[in-house]
Amino acid sequence: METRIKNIFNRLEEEVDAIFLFNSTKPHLDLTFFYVTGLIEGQFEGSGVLISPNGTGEIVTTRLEEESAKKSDLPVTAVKKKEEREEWMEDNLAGFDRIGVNATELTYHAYNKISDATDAEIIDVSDAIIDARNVKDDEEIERLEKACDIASEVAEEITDFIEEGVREYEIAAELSYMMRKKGATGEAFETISSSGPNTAEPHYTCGERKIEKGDFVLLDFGALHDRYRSDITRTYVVGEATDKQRRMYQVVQEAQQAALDKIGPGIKGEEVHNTAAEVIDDTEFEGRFTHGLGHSLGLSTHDGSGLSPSVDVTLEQGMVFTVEPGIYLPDEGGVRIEDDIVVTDDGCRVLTCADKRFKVI
Ligand SMILES: [Mn+2]
Repeated sequence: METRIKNIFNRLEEEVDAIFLFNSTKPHLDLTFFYVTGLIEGQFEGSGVLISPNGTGEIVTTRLEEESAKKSDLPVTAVKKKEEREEWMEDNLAGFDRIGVNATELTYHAYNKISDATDAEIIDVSDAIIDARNVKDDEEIERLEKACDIASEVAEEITDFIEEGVREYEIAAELSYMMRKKGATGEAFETISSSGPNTAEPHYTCGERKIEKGDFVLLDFGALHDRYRSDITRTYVVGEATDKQRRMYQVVQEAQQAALDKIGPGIKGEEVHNTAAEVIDDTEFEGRFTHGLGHSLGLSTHDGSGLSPSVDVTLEQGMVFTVEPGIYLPDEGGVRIEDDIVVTDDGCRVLTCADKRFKVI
C-alpha cells in the first residue's frame, strides 16, 4: 500500500509530517482507512492508521480486529481498551509539528481526541485524499470489475421477475437477493426500484406500487464486493410501449453514447456532462435532464468527484465514473441509463456490460 500512501502525500498542497486517519463508530468510518490498509475483512470502529510521506504506516486497532488487521502489510498495534489507544496516540502523534486529517470524514469528537493527544497543527488534507482515491490502481479496478459483473448479470436476469402486479419493493428485494447469490457482500447503496410516474423522481427509492401495463420500470442498484461498489441503471417498459416512451429512451441512449465517445484523458468532467446535456436539450425534452451526468465510484458510491458542472476535474487514466443521463417528465415517468466506466489512455472502457437495448417485458 506504499504507493497509495505516497499518492496522497504527492497531491498535498501544503506539506504535513504525517496523516492520521481515524474511524469513529459506523457509519462514521473513513473509507480512506481501507484505501491505505487494503483491508477487506473487519469493521474497524475506533481504529486508525498513521501514515508517513515515505509510504509507511501503522494501524492502531482493538484486540477484536487484530486478526483481520494483520492481513494488511502495515504493522499493527492492538489495544485492549480506549485508554490504551489514547496513550498510543499521545506516544505517536506528539512528536509532529503538522498532522494531516481527512476533515470530510472525521467526526468532531474524533478531532478532539487527536488535538488532545498532540500540540501539532492539524491540517485538513481531504482534497489530496479525494484526488488520490480518484485514480484507481489495478487491484482497485479488478475489484470494481467484479462488482460491476455482478450488477450487470442481475440487470439482465431481473427482467424474468418483472411483470404486471409485482410490487416495487418486491423487485428491490429480488435484486438484493440475486446480487448476494452471486457473491456480493451487500448492496452498494439503497436500491431504486420505481415504476410508472414514480420513475420521474430520480432519487425515489421504492414503495408499494404494483407494476401496471405500459409502465416504465427504472432500476438503479449496485453490488458491494470486496469493499468496492458498482452502480447501474436500466429502464424497461412493461407490456406495451408508446412511441413517446421509445423516443425518450432513444434520446437518453444517444446522450449516453455521446458522453462515452467524449471521455478520455485531458477532458474536463464538465465537458462530458455538457456533451450529454446538449443531446437532450436539442430535442423536445429540453431541460428535462435535471442532474449531473455522473459521479466517481470506488470504495464509496459517491467517491468525491464527478462529471458535472459543479465539479472541477480533468480526466486521467484510471479514474472511474458513472455515466447516467436521464429524462424526467413529472407525473408521466422517466428514463435513465447508467453505466460505470474507467478512463483509459485513449478513451474509456465500460465496466457494466448488461444489455441496454430498448426492452419491452
Ligand atoms: Mn449513480
